Amino acid sequence: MKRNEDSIKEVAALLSSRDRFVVTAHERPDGDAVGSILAMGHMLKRNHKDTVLYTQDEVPSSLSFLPGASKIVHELPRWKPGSFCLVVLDCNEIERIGQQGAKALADCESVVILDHHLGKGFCSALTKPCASIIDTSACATASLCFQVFKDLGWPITQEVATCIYTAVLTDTGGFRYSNTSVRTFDLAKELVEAGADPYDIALRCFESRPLSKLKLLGLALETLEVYYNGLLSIMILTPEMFEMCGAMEAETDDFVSYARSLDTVEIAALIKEARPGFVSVSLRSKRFVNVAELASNFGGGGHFNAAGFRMPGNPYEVKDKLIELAGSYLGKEAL
Ligand SMILES: [Mn+2]
Repeated sequence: MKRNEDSIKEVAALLSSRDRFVVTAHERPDGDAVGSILAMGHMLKRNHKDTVLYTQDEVPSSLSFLPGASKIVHELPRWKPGSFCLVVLDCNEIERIGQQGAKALADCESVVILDHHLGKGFCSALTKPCASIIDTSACATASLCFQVFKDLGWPITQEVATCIYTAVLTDTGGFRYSNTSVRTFDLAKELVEAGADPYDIALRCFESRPLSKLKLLGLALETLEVYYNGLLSIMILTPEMFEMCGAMEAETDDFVSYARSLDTVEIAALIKEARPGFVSVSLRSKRFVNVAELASNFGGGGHFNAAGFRMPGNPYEVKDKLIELAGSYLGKEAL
């Protein structure tokens, strides 16, 4: 395996030698995806590079405070094939970008991948220049962006610091999850010194919920059930519940943390049918269960303690399968 410093150099070399970029991340972008895209976008534009920021889906309204958030577009530029570098952030499978991912990959001249999810990336499958850093020990993809900017000697502005701090704060659940390390706090210190405002960002990320969201959370909590002596907890959301509250799917991003917060829990799941016949599931664990592996049984993936999957079906069928499979991951503890 390549050492991280070598990968950083390769990524830095690609970014500095190209003039045109499409910067993107996974569909239904979260704080790390949006923060990373914007940080990268600000930096490339400051360095006079022609840059388009693209996500398949809308930026959640809770992240619209981030500088430049309104500049993210949801259509790829009509650039000549072979004329731009594709920067893929916070995911390492091209499918995760969404329906335009394959086209963007086919049309680009070169690729940069920065990510911290489990996986190998797709550089080896390409015949075009590609550089990647896939570091599962990184607290957030934005921290990898930060390392690359440092290597390039690009000074961290207040707006870039705000984007990266937001990414780190949200991806670590407010410096609480297992991806939080001394490096995370070192990074946070540098970002605050560069002008990120911890109180303001925390208010906007964690204490700016619309009423529709709290109402929907109430309904989700009503459905909370536990299995295996409380080791597994499951919540369900149906299209009717969304309609009743006037809430959007993006507003449910942190609901699963309530299921995880139960004292007895090892695995927590939120099973969401946001549109009829299609289910998306968020999984969390506290200590010993690798939920990325559990999710892979359903075609999903993620991190050791945080993962998910999406599939056609109804939430109650998926729930039954999940309960059955979770038992084998809980092992003796579940008996
Ligand atoms: Mn992330």
